[in-house]
Amino acid sequence: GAAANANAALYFVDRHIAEGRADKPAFVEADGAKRILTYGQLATDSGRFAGALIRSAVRREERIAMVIRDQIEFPVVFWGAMKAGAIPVPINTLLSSAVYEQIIADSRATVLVVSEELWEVVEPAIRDNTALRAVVVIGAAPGGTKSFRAFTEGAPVQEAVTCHEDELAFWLYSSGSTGQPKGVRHVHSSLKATSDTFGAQVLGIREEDTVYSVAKMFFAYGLGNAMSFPMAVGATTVIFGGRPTPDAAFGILKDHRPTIFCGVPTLFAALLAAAEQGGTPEHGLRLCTSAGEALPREVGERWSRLIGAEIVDGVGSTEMLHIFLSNAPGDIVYGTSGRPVPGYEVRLVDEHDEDVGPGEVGELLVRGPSAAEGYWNRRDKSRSTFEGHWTRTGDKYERTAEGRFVYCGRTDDMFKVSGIWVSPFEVEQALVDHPAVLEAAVVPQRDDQDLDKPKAFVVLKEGQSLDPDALKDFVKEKIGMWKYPRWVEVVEELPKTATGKIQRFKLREGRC
Ligand code: 3SK
Repeated sequence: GAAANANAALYFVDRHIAEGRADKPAFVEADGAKRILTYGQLATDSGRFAGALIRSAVRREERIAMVIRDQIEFPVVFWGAMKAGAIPVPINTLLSSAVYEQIIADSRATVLVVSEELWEVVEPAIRDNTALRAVVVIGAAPGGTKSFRAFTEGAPVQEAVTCHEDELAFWLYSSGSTGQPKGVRHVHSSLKATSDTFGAQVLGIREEDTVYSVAKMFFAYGLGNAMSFPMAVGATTVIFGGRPTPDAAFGILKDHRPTIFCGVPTLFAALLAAAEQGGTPEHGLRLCTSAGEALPREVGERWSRLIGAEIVDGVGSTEMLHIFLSNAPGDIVYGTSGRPVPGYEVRLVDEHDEDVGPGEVGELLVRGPSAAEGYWNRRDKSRSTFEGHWTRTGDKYERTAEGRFVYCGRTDDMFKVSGIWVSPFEVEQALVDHPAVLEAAVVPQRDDQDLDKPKAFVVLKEGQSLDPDALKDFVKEKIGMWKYPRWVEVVEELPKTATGKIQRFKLREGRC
């Protein structure tokens, strides 16, 4: 018989109409026009966007670049493009014109959809682009562009075209902590694979949940948190297009009462500092998640005590689409990344690809159902990252005797002191245990004998001062003589990627 239609939009969007959720809010905006998008409206609006693409002669597999803030048009465009068999490419909304130019050209997108607030930075990026046939602005449309309303007005509502489960569905650009952005190509079955595994079996997300993710939807972590996990079960997502300051985040917890809050370590640290000064926020949380970088143990413990909801800390990647190694509710050991998510296998290997044992540091490899198909136009990089069924993560880990994984750093960030590996992350954890320290980053620096020793960059909590020697002694006592930072520099902020990962390479090179 005919193959079933594996277009992901059928499962995540249209299924809810058949299951009686047409009037249920799928997305609620917490800022801007504060609009609500029901599952029924999303099914129609995404179908109409698909119809508008086809009316504009967009063909299957053409890329639709999305520079869209978290607002209700984001899911409409994302699912609409997939319904048309085109490939949505959500792009980070915090980039410079030069990087937009690079990414939009690299994707060879034929349609660009952009939020009006981002037009000023995107416009210079497309001046010389000859692949784009339509530029659609959500809001007021400047000359040479079409407004979202005009683009979609009167278009027929298109059904989801038939797709194979292995067919390309969407791309995400991975910035990495260094290097050039790479287009990571994902297939239709991957979103369901992550919601069936991490979403269902670790988070245990259910229809009654309301989710708020500070990680935006252009980021793989945010896409799962705010889109595929809640949409897999017919739950509701609160979306916020602005910067998640402590005031904004606490306001959302109070006013919208999300039950699941998805954050990143830097934000949890900032929220804790704010709550310890200004009081615990009102909330209805049952669970929090953290990813992006490893959560310092002390931040997790303080948060649990103060808020009364655990943080499920895990690690994922754009290449694997979401989290594959994680703590689990009720079985959390802060300071570790937990165990493999059901459905995923991991290995730790040395530089000869031999498995290493408990207590030894190795590179983490992962195998699971949501691995990307490869990078766009980067054959060498694809081959060295996706090795058969295994994906190399570039992260160094250690496995405890109990089978939990402890993060040691990026392969590129590790260094040796007196012949022994030092994990910058372990030293950073010890530094943030100090009551005056908000955040820390550790890199190697040559001493006067030309040997590597740890150097710490620290951001202090508001109103705090620091005696560097006392901080060195504090770390020495906690983690051992050779690992303590020989130099401590207080800085206003640490260099980070748009998704919150510390860019230690910039500190190493003295670029900040
Ligand atoms: O950085 C992570 O831990 C992560 C988690 C989920 C999805 C994507 C990423 C990069």
